[in-house]
Amino acid sequence: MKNRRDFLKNSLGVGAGFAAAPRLFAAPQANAAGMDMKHMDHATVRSNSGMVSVETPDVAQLPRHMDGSVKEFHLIAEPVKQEIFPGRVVDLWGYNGSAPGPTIQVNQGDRVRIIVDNHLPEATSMHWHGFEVPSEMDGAPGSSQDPIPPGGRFVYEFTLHQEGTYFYHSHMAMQEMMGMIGAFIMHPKEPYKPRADKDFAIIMQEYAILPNIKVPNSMNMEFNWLTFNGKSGPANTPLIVRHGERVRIRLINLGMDHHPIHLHGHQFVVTGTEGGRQPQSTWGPGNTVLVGVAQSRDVEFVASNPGDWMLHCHLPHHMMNQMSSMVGPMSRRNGMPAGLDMERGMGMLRQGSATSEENGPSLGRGLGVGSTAEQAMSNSLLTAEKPMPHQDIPDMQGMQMGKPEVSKDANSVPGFPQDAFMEGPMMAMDQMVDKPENFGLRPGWSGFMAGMMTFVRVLPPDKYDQIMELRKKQEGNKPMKMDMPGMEPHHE
Ligand SMILES: [Cu+2]
Repeated sequence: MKNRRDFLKNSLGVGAGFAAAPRLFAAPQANAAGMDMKHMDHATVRSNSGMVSVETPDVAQLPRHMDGSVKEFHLIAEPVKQEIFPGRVVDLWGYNGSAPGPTIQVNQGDRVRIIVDNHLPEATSMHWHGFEVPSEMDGAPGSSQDPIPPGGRFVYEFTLHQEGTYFYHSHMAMQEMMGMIGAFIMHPKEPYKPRADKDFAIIMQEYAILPNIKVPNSMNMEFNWLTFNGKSGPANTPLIVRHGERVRIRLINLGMDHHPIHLHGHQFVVTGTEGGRQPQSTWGPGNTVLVGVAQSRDVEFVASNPGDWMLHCHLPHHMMNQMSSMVGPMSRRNGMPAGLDMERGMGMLRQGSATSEENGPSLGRGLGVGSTAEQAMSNSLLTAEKPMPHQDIPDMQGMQMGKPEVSKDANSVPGFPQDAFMEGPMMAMDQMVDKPENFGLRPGWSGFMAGMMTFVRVLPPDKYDQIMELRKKQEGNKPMKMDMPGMEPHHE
């Protein structure tokens, strides 16, 4: 790490502020074998056919092993500990050490074998979503096979004649809500036209996790942690593209909510769905695509507008982190009734407004204890008496506080605070999420990124090269770097 800091300072003239804070955020991206594959970036690998490998920022690629002409993969269903946000480590269920699980990339026409081991404490099943494979390979528990018992294994094998953005997931409904999904990309035999220079995949997931709790409430109907590839903003790794490149982003959704995904600064066209490539005659311009549950959508655009552009779900509650504790008077009081009876817990108001003192942020959210017990509790470090976090609060180290920008009479304005919950404007944590892909972002940027939100950074060549150089340097500092055969596609 020291080397990297020195590199940053020496080669780029970066002030100490950039690298001085402790690096508290480390993405747990090791696979089952303990290999760090976070930065396996194959976007620069271009084959003769002109296709590029799909990058899944913050999620590893699943290596393959050739058994004759069969591509063999190994997935392990297991509990994982995942840092979805700096300091917020939660207990999820996923595959090979992460949720979502690692990305599988194959070519149309491939024969594949996937060994699925179940290291969960209960039975599971693996469904290949949208795959046209023999019924006994479908992974439907009960109807096409027995569920895989704890400690058990099932070997799937099939030939893939499709192309497009697919995914694999547990077909046990509650396990899905614990994180059990991964991307499964089938590259076409004939390259798509026009060709894309960059190809990304993002999986959307949501969790209901109360403050001080580590296990998602999978029965919940409302969610307070929203993730792209297992990270909530600003912890996501931005999508880095060079000015002028054609970009494809594959969006995958498997949760309780539909997500309208919006891109700033560009119009895009929807070129594919969970059924594969769509005919060009269907491509109309837009900048928001609704990705429904169990769907995927591919969007493409030419990155013609330089800048750091937000890519995010546009549902307001999906642009927040741990929102149950942030909005409303709870962030400024010692405590309040955290939940009332069921009618009010369901959001059926009898008096006051949703953020009024009689009600409170748990209203309508049903987040476990908050909706079932009447008790005074504050889940914020802030109170009206002590609104600004102190440096001696360990959780707050590494945070940069914005200047207070609230009016003198703010407390008397009904509804206050909403976005000014920290008296802020916002708490930034640029240094806690420091990584090459964030280099050069406007100082304080991280205070305004939350939930399902990341950047598409459209960079002029020199800035682009700088970040690639930083990335390479960081990979060089990794303790272990393995050549993983089978990162698709090679299309040699
Ligand atoms: Cu959403």
